[in-house]
Amino acid sequence: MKIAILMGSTSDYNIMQECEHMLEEFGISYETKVISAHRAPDLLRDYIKNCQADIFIAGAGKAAHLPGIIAAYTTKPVIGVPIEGNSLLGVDALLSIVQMPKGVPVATVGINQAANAGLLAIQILSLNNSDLQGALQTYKCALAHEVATSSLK
Ligand code: RP5
Repeated sequence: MKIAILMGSTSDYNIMQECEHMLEEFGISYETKVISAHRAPDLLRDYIKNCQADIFIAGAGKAAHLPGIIAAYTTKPVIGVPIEGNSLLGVDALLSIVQMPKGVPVATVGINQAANAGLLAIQILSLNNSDLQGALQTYKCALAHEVATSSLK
């Protein structure tokens, strides 16, 4: 299992499954867990300490401390996904995740951009994997082709 996907609540899964889909497209193994940093902090610490994944991807909304707490417990890369909530449109989560203090980075993607979190993780893994580099090139070519062939009609 290469990637650990975590989220603060089952209510985040609608967005975070886009990350799963991206990893599946590239054949990357992952496991998905719902562990709230606020509601189950001891469980979260134990999971992080025992997790064999190379990269953590964490999605959370509101006062979104999950990615930052993961980054506090691990030296592995952590990618954060701010999830849009009801009241502040995800800006609360975005600022909570992106404004980490010096020494404890979280690579933060845009609000609800869980697919990009998956893609960034794949790009990190590709540094030591030429097959993945080729698959990413193909993906980029498909994006360019889509733009080139699109029209408003
Ligand atoms: C956060 O609070 C979760 O990541 C979720 O986005 C938000 C609301 O959680 P629920 O009240 O829906 O469980 O910790």
